[in-house]
Amino acid sequence: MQTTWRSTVIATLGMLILSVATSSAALIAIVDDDSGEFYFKNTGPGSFVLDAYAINSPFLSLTPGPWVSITGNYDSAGDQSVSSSPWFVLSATSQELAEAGSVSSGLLTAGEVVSLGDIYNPLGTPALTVRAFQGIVETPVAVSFRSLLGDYDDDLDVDVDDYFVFTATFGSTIDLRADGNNDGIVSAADYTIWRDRFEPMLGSAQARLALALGIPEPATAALLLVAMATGKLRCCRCR
Ligand SMILES: [Ca+2]
Ligand SMILES: [Ca+2]
Ligand SMILES: [Ca+2]
Repeated sequence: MQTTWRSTVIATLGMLILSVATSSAALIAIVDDDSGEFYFKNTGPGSFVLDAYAINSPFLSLTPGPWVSITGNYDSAGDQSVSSSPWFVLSATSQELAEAGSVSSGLLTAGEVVSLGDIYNPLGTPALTVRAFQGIVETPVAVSFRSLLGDYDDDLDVDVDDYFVFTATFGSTIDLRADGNNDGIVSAADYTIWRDRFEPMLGSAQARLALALGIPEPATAALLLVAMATGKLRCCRCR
């Protein structure tokens, strides 16, 4: 009987530890180098419960003014009403931004991204400590600083998927998802922005897939695009 009880407790603890470990690894933080926008992203296959978090900067690089806190901005209770958010701000200084909710009041579904606004001074030292809390369990959150110019599909990385958005919208003045330089048209200049920030580690496997599918390498694609643009001009002149 005692053995059974112990086995049950050990098994339950094991499941809890596994559960916490699995979910803790899923939440990451990404900071846009250019704008200072801060994002939480749930990279796991399941939902991530977020009860509280704290962002600390030893170099006072946080800017509380544009902070889009969960408190008063997000429907963390899931009742479609932001005003009844059970979250509250714990700290709002250039050294620490922190807020908390009641237990299980925050939830990020699989793949979900939450922006907390431009809370980081891009001219500051890229060093932030981020901690997430699930109940009383504290979890360090890995922070990645990166340029998100060229992230045309808004998934917080610059890889070959963004290139596909660029090719699909090339020449458009209406669908401006790939208008990286904000000049109102998707052109070769926006390709250059993507190419300069293309993350080979993210794109390598996908690039191989692209090659397998017969999609041109970026350099070749650029030449093709220039050729396409030139061809269009010639057509226009012929008419
Ligand atoms: Ca992307
Ligand atoms: Ca991507
Ligand atoms: Ca453009």
